[in-house]
Amino acid sequence: MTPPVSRGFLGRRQPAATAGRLPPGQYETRDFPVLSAGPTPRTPLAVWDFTLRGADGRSARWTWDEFVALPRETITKDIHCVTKWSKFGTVWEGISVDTLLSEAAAKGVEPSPYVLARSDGGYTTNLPLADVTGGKAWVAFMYDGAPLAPEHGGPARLLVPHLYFWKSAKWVRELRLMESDAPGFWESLGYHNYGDPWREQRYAGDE
Ligand SMILES: Nc1nc2c(c(=O)[nH]1)N[C@H]1C(S)=C(S)[C@@H](COP(=O)(O)O)O[C@H]1N2
Ligand SMILES: [Mo]
Repeated sequence: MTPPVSRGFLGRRQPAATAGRLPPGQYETRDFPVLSAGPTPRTPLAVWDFTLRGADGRSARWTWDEFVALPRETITKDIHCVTKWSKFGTVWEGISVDTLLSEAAAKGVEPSPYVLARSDGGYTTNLPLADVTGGKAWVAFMYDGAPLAPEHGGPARLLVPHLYFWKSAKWVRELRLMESDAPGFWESLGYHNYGDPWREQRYAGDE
């Protein structure tokens, strides 16, 4: 005989469904908190552009219409904020950094070992190129089937879900390739340079 499935039973199954998905020190939230270090910039799409700049200064640039016409991907990922919330199964649409790099290669933009993401409002964050290539990072402009809300980084934000969410720069406008690493906004204020949630790399000095 099949036992009846009660709400309570389904509720208690939830931890099993998400077992192994919560990095150390994190808790799950169903909300989508907003964390911004400053005011929300509002850049009209008519003037929005995106630049991928090589270390030698050569660059590729896309207008909004050109950008959203690039081959897009749907991405479903768990995200982890250093303030300890994690949100499971977030669904985005955007352009992979792999696609941007291969399009930019046609304009003579060559890879360099590090990247600095720059946003409207002045926010920056630094990443190794290896962490934004190989299907690990996107510039996302849709969330949950709708245009990305301004407070969550719209028109477009970087999405690097395998690192703490401060690496996912909201309102991103440029990826700058660099020969040497340079700390971004939070990285220069005492946060960890790399920020792997599974190794709990929250602050500078954490292993
Ligand atoms: N431009 C910009 N990007 C940013 C931030 C910011 O303050 N400015 N905050 C970061 C931090 S600390 C987190 S946790 C996430 C929060 O994204 P959310 O507001 O969509 O939840 O954005 C990251 N990207
Ligand atoms: Mo954060």
